[in-house]
Amino acid sequence: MPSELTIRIPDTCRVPAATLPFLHQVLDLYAVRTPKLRTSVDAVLRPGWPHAAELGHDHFAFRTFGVPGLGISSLERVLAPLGYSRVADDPPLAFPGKKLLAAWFTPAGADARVRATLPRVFVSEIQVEQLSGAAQEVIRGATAWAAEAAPEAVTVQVLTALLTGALPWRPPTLGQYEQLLAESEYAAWVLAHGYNLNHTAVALHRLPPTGRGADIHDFARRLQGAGLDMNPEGGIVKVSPDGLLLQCAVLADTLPYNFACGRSRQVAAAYVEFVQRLRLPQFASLRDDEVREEHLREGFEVGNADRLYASTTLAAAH
Ligand code: OOG
Ligand code: NI
Repeated sequence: MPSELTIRIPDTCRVPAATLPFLHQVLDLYAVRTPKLRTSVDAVLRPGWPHAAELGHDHFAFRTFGVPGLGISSLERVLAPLGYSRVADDPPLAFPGKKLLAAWFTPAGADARVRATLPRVFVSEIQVEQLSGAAQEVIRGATAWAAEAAPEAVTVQVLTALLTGALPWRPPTLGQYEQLLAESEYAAWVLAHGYNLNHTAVALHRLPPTGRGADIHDFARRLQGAGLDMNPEGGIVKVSPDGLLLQCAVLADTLPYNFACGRSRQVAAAYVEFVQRLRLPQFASLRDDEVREEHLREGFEVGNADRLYASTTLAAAH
């Protein structure tokens, strides 16, 4: 559903001129290749609620290879001129079992109303040097150009990949994809999909009722009722230890993929997530109509994220 999910900022707010066109282009490419976006949005909309176009995006998520020139820093170089800065989580988000590191970005300098409208950007990277020699060889074959190119040239390639959906490396063979899949579904996903959006997360706290948002358990029931397979890891709704960040996701679409060797097979593609951020205890006394996004639980949670990664792993195993 290209352009149907629109990100709009208040008229009086300023962001760099390229920020909204960039976010829309990424979202449009994702919508075209994620049939479950339409199915899930249709499953949760109710009469009297905002049109699909007004659903808010809590965050966009990307996956990368942690190799010189690429990785989280490659998104950082694209996002900085768009007004996004990296948030220093202490400790940094790490997933040793999956050999992943993650970071997130927010339009930090912008008006609070802009931050309450634009998606955060969550980016992870796989620590390639911890994979087997055979997996590293496949990944180095795809990414060695980036280690040798000037940083500006790499940024152009990454930006082009983000804006077109093309891979910034030669399309993989089925053998290369399966080699990575056997060891890390995440690595296989990145090889096949590059800088395509991994998921958007619909912000339930930006929906009515004001100050509370839509209930994630109700959403999860509706999604299941519509026949969508949900990520079951650690429970359908993943809850942070403070109880204030609730997330659930439908399993990724599986789509036919044409490999460079001429063969084709179904692979896990993108997924859709739903997030509800609850009010921080220090703002408990605010009236519901006074509650803004800045009064809600911020950031991400390593335990929730660890389980959300399975939204492609379980789809790949289907
Ligand atoms: C990211 C999983 C983590 C979150 O919101 O914590 C995540 C991924 O699947 O690439 O989306
Ligand atoms: Ni997410």
